[in-house]
Amino acid sequence: MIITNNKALRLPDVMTGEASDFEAAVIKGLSRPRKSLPCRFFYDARGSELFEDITKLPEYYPTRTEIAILEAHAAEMTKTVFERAVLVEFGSGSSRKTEILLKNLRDLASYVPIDVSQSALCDAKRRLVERFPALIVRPIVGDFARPVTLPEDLIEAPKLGFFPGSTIGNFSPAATGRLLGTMRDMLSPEGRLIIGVDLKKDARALVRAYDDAEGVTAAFNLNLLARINRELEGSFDLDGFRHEAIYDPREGRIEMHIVSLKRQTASARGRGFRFEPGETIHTENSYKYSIGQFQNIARAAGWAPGRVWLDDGNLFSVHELIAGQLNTSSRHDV
Ligand code: SAH
Ligand code: AVI
Repeated sequence: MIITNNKALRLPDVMTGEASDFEAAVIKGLSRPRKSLPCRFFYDARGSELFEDITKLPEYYPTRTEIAILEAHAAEMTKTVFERAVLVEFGSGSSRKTEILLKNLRDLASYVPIDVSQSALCDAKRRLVERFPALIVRPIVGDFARPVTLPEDLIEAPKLGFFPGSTIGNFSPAATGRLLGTMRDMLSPEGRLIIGVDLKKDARALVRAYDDAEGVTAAFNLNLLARINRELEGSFDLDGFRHEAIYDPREGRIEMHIVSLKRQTASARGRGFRFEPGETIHTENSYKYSIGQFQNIARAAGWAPGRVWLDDGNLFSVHELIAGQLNTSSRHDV
C-alpha cells in the first residue's frame, strides 16, 4: 500500500494532489523576473527513468562512488542499529543503494521509503519484496521537506534515517539546516542518519558531471518543459531551449538552467510566459561541501557529527549524524 501523510490513498488522489502542486509552482516560478522551477518536479515517471540513466554515465561520478563507499562500510554503518528498528529513507528513488544496507539489516521492523515519485516507489517496492521476502516495505509519496507523519505503529520504534545521493545538496545551506532539523524530529528519539554529501572538487569535473557528452542530463533538465506540456496543456517548443550547467565557486554550487534560444512565448494552463533570447529558467542547485562545512550545518540543526566515510579519491562523503538529547530551544535560537 502507498500512503501519503499516513492516509491510505487511491492512485488518482495522489496524482491530483501532485498535479495541482505542480501547476501552482510553474505559474509562480515562471512569473518571476528571474524564472525558476523547484527541482523536485524533475521526478515524474520519465524524469525518474532519466535520473537512473544519469547514474550510469561515466561523467556522473557520485552514484558509483557512493555505492563503493557503502559497499566497503555498510557493516560498520549498520552495526549499532537496534533490533526491530525502522529504516526511513528520504528521496529513495530506485532504492538500489538501500539494498546494500538491507543485506546487513535482517531484523528490521519496516522499511519506509519517502519520495515524490510514485513510479519510483512502486518499482522499488516490487523489486525489494522479491529480493527480501521478510522485509515489510511501507512507501510514502510526499515531499520530505514538509514534516511527514510516519505510520502510527512505527512512531515509537528506534529509527535509522538514510539520505543518500547528495540530494541534500539540492537545498540551500539555510534550507539544509531546516531540513536536517525536520529529519531529526522525525527520527527521534535517539535517531541516527546516514547521509551522502558530494564534496568540493575541480570545477571542470563538476561541470562534466552535469553536462554529459551523451546529453542525458540535458534531456533530464528539458523533461521539465515536456512535463509542463504533458500535464498542464503546455506549448513549450523543446527545440527552442537548451540545457546549461555552470559552477559558481562563490556559492560552491552547480547551477542547472534551461536557456531560451530566441524571443518566444509559451503557455501553461492558458497562462502565457515571455522569454528573451538567452533568458533562463533556473531549475536546480547542487551544493558541494567540505566535510567541516557540512558538519557545521548539521551541528546547528541539532545533530552530533559521527563517523565520516570517504572514497580514495575524496570525491564523495557519507556522514553519520547522531541525535543527542533534544535541546530544541537552543536549536531554534541559533
Ligand atoms: N536516493 C537515490 C535517488 C536520488 S535522486 C540515489 O541516491 O540514487 C533524488 C530522489 O529524491 C528522486 O527519487 C526524487 O524523486 C526524490 N526527491 C527529490 N526531491 C524530493 C522531495 N522534496 N521530497 C521527496 N522526494 C524528493
Ligand atoms: C538528486 N540530485 C542529488 C542530483 C544531483 O547531482 O544534484 C540530481 C541531478 N541533477 C543533474 N544530474 C543529477
